[in-house]
Amino acid sequence: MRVSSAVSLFFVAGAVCNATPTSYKDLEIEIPNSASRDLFEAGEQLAKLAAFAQESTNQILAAAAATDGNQNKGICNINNVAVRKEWGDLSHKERKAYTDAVICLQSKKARTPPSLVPGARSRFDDWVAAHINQTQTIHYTGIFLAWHRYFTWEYEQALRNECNYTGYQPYWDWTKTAATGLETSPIFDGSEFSMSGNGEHIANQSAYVVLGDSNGVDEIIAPSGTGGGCVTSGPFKDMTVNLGPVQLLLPGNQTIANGDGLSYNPRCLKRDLTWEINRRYANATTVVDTLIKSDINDFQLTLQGMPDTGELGAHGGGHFTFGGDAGRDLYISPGEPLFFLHHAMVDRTWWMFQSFDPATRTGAGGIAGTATWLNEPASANTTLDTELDLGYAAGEVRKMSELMSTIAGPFCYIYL
Ligand SMILES: [Cu+2]
Repeated sequence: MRVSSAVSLFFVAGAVCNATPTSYKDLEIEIPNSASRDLFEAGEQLAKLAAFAQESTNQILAAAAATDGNQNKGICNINNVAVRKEWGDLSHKERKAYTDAVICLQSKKARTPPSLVPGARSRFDDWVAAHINQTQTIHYTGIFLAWHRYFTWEYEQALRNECNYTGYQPYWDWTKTAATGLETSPIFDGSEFSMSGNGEHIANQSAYVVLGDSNGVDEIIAPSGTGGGCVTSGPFKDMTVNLGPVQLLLPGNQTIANGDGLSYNPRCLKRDLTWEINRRYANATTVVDTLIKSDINDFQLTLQGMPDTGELGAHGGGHFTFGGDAGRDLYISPGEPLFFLHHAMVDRTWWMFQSFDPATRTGAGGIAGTATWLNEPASANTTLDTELDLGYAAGEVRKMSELMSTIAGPFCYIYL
């Protein structure tokens, strides 16, 4: 599939308008000094940054096709690259094909041994189980971005290889719903072509504390949303959440757990759509502000919420926008199918950030952090040789070096 290039609007200078690939160096990007506080203007800043990411990646892929000479050899190039799109840009048929494939995955048998995770019943649960088992080492560590990139990609592969899905992983552009609202958006409108709608309305839900971590990070108070109960519409209205909870945050500062969360505990999927959180933490301004950070450490901390700043970051903001169960439990969060649309957007944001300086940011200079949550207790730095695995979900053990670029190693995809 070829990537469209509506990009020449932004990049004059003749570098991108012709069919002949020019070198990446001919493209210049102006990184804004600051994100506009005006959401419309910030949206325009973001559109330019996204257009740059597309065009610069296209050029690398076009050059790969030109030097390869044989497009069937399997090298990632402009002719074979997968294009991940925003949910609202998919046709009704494509949306239905995606949710059908997710429901298919939920109907297939788990591969995780019952001795390890007795409650894992479906192939979908394999992803939840892998995330529970590694939660402490894949957030606020050096592998956060790469692990979730690999995790989302293997999920996409499972949908394609095990459930006959022929599309790619869609993403949820938080900045769109921050502007339009949630309940009428194509993702959340509850129609058969959505990802299902809100949970049943529960009146007078109080605010809740988004817990800091055990290392003493300041707490953030989050408002509750307009749902709170079981999802009643759309493709996932009959879905069962099997695992957890492990650390489910509830209104009124309660946290509930079902032991270690690994036993069988079937219950409905709940949501609590909270536009206030979307607008506050995952809007065009916060995303541009994240993208213009000068190094990976700043970038990933801003995205995840810099501890003690009162910020959730767009990553946290996205999770708490849909809320509910599994959504409001860090450990079992992939038990909510929206997780993968959300993490595709996290990955898209990283891909954009990498595209501004690919040589540095897809190499060793694009890694920051250690093996432990906020480096507590202190541990070894993550490097290109650090190994990642996804447990029984899928995939082989991979090194960081294989997971840094979306168009190298096992990956061959871009975002539109
Ligand atoms: Cu995670």
